[in-house]
Amino acid sequence: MTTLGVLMMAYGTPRSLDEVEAYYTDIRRGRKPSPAELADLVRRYEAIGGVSPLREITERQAKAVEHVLNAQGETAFRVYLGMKHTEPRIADAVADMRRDGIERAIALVLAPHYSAMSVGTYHEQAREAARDGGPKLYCVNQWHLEPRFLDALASRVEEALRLCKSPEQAMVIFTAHSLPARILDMGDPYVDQLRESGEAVAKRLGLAHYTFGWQSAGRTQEPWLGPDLLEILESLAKEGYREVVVCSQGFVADHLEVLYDIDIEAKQRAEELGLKLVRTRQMNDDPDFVRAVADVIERAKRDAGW
Ligand code: FEC
Repeated sequence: MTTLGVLMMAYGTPRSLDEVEAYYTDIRRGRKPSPAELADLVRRYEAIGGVSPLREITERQAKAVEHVLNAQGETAFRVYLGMKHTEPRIADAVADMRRDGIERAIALVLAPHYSAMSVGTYHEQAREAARDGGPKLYCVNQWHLEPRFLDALASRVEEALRLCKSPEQAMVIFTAHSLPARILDMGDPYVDQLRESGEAVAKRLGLAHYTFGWQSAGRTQEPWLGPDLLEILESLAKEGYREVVVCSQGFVADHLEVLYDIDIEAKQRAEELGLKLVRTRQMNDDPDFVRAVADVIERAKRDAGW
């Protein structure tokens, strides 16, 4: 039986506070952060315990998906992890596949919605690395409407609503990582896709109150997509809401942008405004999510005709 590769790609995170500067420089495409910017990022990592659990969770996700795929029996799958901003890099994973004689691989980013500025750049790196000598790649651009992924989101929103005193009065806010607003002029599908998956979850649950917002905007001069989660909390408090559920649907793991930006920063703002904020549980390596990702890969295999 030949083995089909899966190039699973994720953001990556520093292993320790000593690595934060190099990581931040990589995110900024080689431009070092100023001492103040670096200190601010170190402070946020310290606030979540010094390191982000992202690396460990990504590794668990990859192992669990490989296990589920191989339990089907028909095809042997081998998952290779490649990170955008830390080791092992996407190019390292592609080189490992080549070394292992993998001829075909499905490339998937652990981010469900497509933007040329996010998922698109992972695929560019993967294609570049595979250009000379392969493997042949089938790139999955988006998987935000995968039925089991929507089920997993819906069950987490339902669970969070159960923690509210008046679930039918609570506002559900679907968030995702903000991006520079210029993506709107590029005809990028990111904003529409976030609405599509949020609407699908709202429909599944018959939600009466839901809205969309952006979080974790970069600290750059140019305008980013808004409204920001913190602004939405202010408007909702003014409108008389008392409870909100934040569903960070663009992220599939616990990491800095969830554990700091929502659990510390947004919760503190909500408290000042007299709002109760409940965040939905992240997907991590929960079996329902792992099954959904395996479905995405199996679908991609069929679409590729492999
Ligand atoms: O837990 C961790 O250690 C890592 C958490 C983390 C994830 C993540 C995901 C995305 N980002 C996306 C876009 C941008 C753009 C910039 C940017 C900057 C940062 C910084 C940190 C950071 N991001 Fe990130 N991102 C995570 C962490 N990100 C830290 C730098 C300091 C800061 O601004 O907070 C701006 C780049 C620039 O300055 O030029 C753009 C997108 C995602 C979701 C998709 C994906 O996972 O790839 C989009 C997780």
